[in-house]
Amino acid sequence: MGTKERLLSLFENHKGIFFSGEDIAEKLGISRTAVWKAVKALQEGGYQIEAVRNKGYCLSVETDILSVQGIQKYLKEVCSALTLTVMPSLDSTNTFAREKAAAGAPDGYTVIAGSQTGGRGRRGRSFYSPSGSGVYMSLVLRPRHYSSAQAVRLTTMAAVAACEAIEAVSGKQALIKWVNDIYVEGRKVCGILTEASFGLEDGFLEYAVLGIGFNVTPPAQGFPEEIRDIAGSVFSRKENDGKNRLAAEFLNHFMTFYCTAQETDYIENYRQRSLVLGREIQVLLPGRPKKAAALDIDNSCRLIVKYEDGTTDCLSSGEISIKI
Ligand code: BT5
Repeated sequence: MGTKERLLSLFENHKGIFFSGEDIAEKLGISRTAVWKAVKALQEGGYQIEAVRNKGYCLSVETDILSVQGIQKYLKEVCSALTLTVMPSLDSTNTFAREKAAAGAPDGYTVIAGSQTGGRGRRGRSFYSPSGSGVYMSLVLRPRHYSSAQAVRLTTMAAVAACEAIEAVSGKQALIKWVNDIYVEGRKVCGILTEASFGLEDGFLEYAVLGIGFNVTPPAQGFPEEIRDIAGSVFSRKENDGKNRLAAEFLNHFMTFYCTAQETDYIENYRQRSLVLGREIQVLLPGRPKKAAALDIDNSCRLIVKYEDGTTDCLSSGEISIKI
């Protein structure tokens, strides 16, 4: 870690507390001039650092810039195997992580961006990822001996972990629209995109890239017209440390499931958070939506539906629509 990163770590762990230049110099084993230079570099990076004569330097509690140091302070032991990279902006964290995975990035390699210029949803759709108001993250996962059916579990775990993280930081109830959208107060605040690569010979998962995007606060310019009626954010206004905390809480909850949970632990949780169970939905079959009742979600996370003609179906992907 360089001087700037070590100073950021000190500040992030003691937000709102003043340290004299001398104190910092001693703690980091550097000169006063080096302290001053590192403070300046952080300020240039957008950090609000107050400098007060006779008191020293202090990182404002209002600063909420995504950083490894800002996230790490909230991470639990279960995340110790993660390697975190934080970038101000990327085309798509999933594309970036897939390239890393193909080049051999290990299980737990995680990339987080403050914005995306080409954020992706499923089936070629886009995910609006402006700067300053969201968290866009992808994890490379290499669980052993996962079949394609089992790979769905990763999305399920992530959906439950996202809800738990949102509730932990905001106190608001978060619900899941099968299979991968998270809603708060009737609006989509988070989407998940899992992409996987399977071995040709054994059919087992080689790696998965789990991508998740959160709208943490309302975007500065508002949401674009086409999603204004469906998109929302976890917090209704700027929240101290909201982005770093939410990113860390998601990782804490997800890694707890990934490392330790039995299937039943999160599938039941997933069912209880379902926005669709017991409701009338439209199954969007190619070219012809079909009315159905959503009956259940099975242990493989398939949606069991009953059509108006009395026949039932077991949907493992596909699309549904529901009035929320
Ligand atoms: C998703 O797809 O919702 C999955 C989104 C995954 C985004 C993450 S961010 C990190 C990683 N890197 C990536 O490039 N992607 C992943 P889907 O269920 O297909 O929903 C897409 C639809 O959601 C769009 O067609 C819009 O209607 C709507 N939408 C787009 N941006 C949104 C936003 N910011 N908030 C809420 N809804 C949005």
